[in-house]
Amino acid sequence: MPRDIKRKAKLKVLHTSDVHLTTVDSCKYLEMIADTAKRESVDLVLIVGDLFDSSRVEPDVVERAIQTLTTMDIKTVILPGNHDQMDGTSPLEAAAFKDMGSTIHLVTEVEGELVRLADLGVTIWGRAMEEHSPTFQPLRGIPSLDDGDWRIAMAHGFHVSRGEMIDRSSPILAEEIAALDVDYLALGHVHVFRDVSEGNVKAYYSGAPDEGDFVDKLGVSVGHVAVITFDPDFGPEIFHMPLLEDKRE
Ligand SMILES: [Mn+2]
Repeated sequence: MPRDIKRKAKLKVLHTSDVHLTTVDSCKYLEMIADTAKRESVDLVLIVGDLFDSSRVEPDVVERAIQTLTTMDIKTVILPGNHDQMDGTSPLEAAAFKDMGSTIHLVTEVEGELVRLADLGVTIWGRAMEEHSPTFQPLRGIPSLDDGDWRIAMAHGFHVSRGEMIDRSSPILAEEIAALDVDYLALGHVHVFRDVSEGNVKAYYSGAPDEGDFVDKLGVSVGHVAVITFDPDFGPEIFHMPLLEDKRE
């Protein structure tokens, strides 16, 4: 482990993606995510694309989502995905998202932007998606991040293994992941929890929260998120974690 990692403070992150909010009723998943974030006392929530299902969601869904995130009162970084890409029609471009205070940060720069949360000792990089196409490369242009902080990259797109044809929109290449100089790559777009780590770079898809990888005592399927603990002694550790169950129908 590099010597400089010892300077870092502990950090706990909840990573989700592909919530695909459609109706006010579907916001129960975001509420379960918020409850899980509080239960786990995380410092930071990452929403890695497709918070909203389409540009056609009603304003009351956007309002409920913002209310849920604001009430959660935990630092949150939101990356647009292909269902809510920044093409002028995204629910993320609603006026309400421009006035959310300092707790919620929406990545809007299509060439990529750094979000430094100095109080948490973490720097996050992400590129806002403008158009989901083979020419959009979610990891293109990532700069070297300040090594004094934990370094996290966010990317929404399709993982391409070595040797696989690169004919998908928003490709994220295994070779690109291997070349990253970050502690964690938070991925979205694939709806199942998946480890695509390369060497020292931990890289995971959190999966959509409603995919039901867990089953409760009654045999009912339960949604999930990824929770990552960043420890100066152990580095990042990734946990596949069930959501709270109390808001299920
Ligand atoms: Mn997607």
